[in-house]
Amino acid sequence: MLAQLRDLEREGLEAARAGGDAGALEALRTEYLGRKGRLTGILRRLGELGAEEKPVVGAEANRVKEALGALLDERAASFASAADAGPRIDLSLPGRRRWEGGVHPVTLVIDEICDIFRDLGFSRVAGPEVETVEYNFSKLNTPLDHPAADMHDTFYLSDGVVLRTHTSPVQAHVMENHAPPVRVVVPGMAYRRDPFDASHAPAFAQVEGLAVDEGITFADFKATISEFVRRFFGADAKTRFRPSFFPFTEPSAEVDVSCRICRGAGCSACKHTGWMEIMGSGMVHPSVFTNVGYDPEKYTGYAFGMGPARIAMQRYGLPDIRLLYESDMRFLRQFV
Ligand code: 2NM
Repeated sequence: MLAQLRDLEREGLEAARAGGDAGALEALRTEYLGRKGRLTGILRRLGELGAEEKPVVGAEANRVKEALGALLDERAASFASAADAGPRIDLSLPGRRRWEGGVHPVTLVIDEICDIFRDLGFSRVAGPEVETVEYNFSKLNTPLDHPAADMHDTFYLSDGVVLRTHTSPVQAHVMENHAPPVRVVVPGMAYRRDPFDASHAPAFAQVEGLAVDEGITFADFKATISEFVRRFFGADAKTRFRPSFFPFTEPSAEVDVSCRICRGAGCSACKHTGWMEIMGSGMVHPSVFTNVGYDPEKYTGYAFGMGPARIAMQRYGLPDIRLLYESDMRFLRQFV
């Protein structure tokens, strides 16, 4: 009987190792260890043995039962965990990568502008978006009865407190806190009560600039801006200065660049003028210097302001400024 048990063990272990799936292993368990199985068949004949043999064969039967049961358990568990792993993975397929985000086209333009002015000696500074009427208008030589200060055009938060309508109040703070020479560019958001349409937004980015020192002239301004235009738009880009008006500059000028699309020949993008407006500018008004504590007899300077969203529209050929505000990933992921 001991020999029978060992044959049963050898055959059982072999069959369990070969068992190809969970069903086959369960069938083997029934065949070998079940109530009517082969091991039970052998143990039924235990009564035929003498008192000395019986415990030896009984112990051997238990050992075989445990060894075979353990192997069947282990093999069945390995099939179960393979089934839990779900569908087979095709390792030859390319991965499906999630878009990790990019830099917004307006931010790209802002950074490029500030990098060019950094190379020309300007520092990049920022300031608060909530301002007092004094810094947003009064110090900048803009009387409160000027249309720009009207409730109609400005977001008033409370009496005397506004969302800044331009970043210029930052320049006023810079001048109050630093003696000349001053050269800064100021990127940031500004707010005006404009209807949201294809060319206006109530919240918009600006980059303004300011240079103040002894002896700065309009010629310095023209040279600096012409160099900026060549670096930003390309060596063949021409710059034009047109007379304009702002309360905080005198004289004031609008800056145009030769149309990047038609190279000045005239097209629908430049309304057949050959030129695209890129900024407002001028020589800082002496009253502004007095208001921030600079001596207007000693110092002169120029200032300018541009809209990076409008410049992004020109650069990327966008028909509607609202594309820059909608966070539509189909649009944004073209820039990265
Ligand atoms: C513009 C146009 C013209 C400007 C003036 C000043 C300051 F603070 F110096 F007076 N900052 N920015 C300025 C001048 C801004 O934006 C269209």
